[in-house]
Amino acid sequence: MKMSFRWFGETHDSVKLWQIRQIPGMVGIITTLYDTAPGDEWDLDAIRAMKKQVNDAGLDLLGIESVNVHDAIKAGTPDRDRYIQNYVQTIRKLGSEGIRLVCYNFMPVFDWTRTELAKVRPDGSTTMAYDQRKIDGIDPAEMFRQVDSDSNGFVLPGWEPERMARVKELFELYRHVSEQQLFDNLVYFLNALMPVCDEYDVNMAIHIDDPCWSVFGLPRVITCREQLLRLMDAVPNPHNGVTLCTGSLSSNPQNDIPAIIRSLKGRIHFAHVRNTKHTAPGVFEESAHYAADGSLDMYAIVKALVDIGFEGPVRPDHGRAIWGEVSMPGYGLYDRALGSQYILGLYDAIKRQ
Ligand code: CS2
Ligand code: MN
Repeated sequence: MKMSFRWFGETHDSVKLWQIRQIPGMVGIITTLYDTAPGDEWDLDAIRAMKKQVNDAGLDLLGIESVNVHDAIKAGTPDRDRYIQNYVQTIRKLGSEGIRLVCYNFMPVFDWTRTELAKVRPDGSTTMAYDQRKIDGIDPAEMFRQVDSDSNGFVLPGWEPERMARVKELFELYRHVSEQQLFDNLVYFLNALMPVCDEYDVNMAIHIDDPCWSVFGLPRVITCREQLLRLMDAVPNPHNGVTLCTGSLSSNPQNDIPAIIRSLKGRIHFAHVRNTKHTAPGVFEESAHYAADGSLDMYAIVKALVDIGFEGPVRPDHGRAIWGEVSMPGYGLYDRALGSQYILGLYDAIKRQ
C-alpha cells in the first residue's frame, strides 16, 4: 500500500507539505482544486500547478479527493448531461497528467454528517461525534449553523457556505428522488465516464456514505456490502471501484468490514483507514486509530487489504485534535501522523508474517 495524506492546499490547510513529507513512509498526497465548484470543468494549468507543488515537496500526487458531483447528476435533472460532460473533460485532463485516482461521493446535499466537532474525551483531546437522537431533533439549517460555528474558521468539505445557503432548494430537488432513482442516476453517470476512464486508465472510487443510512429523509445508497456489490455488478468495468472508508462503514456496526473488503477484491482503489468507538445504537465518536481505543479490529482490516493484494493509496482519515493543535476538524497533522504510523506498523508486521 502507498501511504498518503489528505491535504487541502496552501490556502485552506493548517498543515504544510514539508511537514507531511517528514512523516515516515509517507509517499503521496491526496488533494483537490478547492476553488472549483461542483460541475465545473477543471483548468489544465491549475491541475499542472497543483501537481508541481506536490512534486516539488518530494511527494507524489496520488489522487483527487474529490471531484465533486453536481446535484443535477445525483438528482438526474434534464441538464445533467452538461455537467457529466464537464466531468469527462476533467478526467481527461487529470489522466493526461498521470493522475489515475478520483474519489467522489454520491450523497445528496451533504457530505459526511457529525453532530459534534469537538467532543472532549477523557484524555483532554477532542474529536468528532455523531448522535442520531440529536439529528432527529433539529433541521438541516440549524445543523449547518452548529457545524459552521465549531469549525475553527475552516471551511469543511461538503459544508461550504454557498452550498448551505441553498439548502432548502437542494432538499426540494431531491423531494421525489427515491433510493432506486439515485442508484440509477449513479449508474448512468458511471456508464458515461467509463470510456474516458478506459482511455486514460483512471479509477473512479466511490466513498462510503457517512453515516451509512438516510439522514434528514434524504436517500443514501452506498451503505453496505449488498449495495456496494450491486454497484460493482451494475457497472462491471474495473475502473468503477470503491474508496473503502472504514470509519464511514463502521457507522453501522452490522457492516463486517474485513468481509466487505474481501468481497471487493480488485475493486478497491483507495482506502481510508480509521477507527470509531460506539456507545449506543446510532451513537459513536471518532477514536484514535489504535484498535484498543475504539470498536474496530484494525488488524483484521489491514490483514484483509493485504490478503486481497491491495496495493493502492491508503490514508489515515479523521484524527482527534491533540497537543493543542488548531486545524480543520478531523484534519490536523498530529493525530493523522500517528494513525499513519500505526497502519504502517500493522502492515509491516502482516507482510513479514
Ligand atoms: C471524508 C469525506 O469524511 C470522510 O471520510 O473522506 O469527506 C470524503 O472526502 C468525501 O465523502 C469523498 O467525496
Ligand atoms: Mn473517508
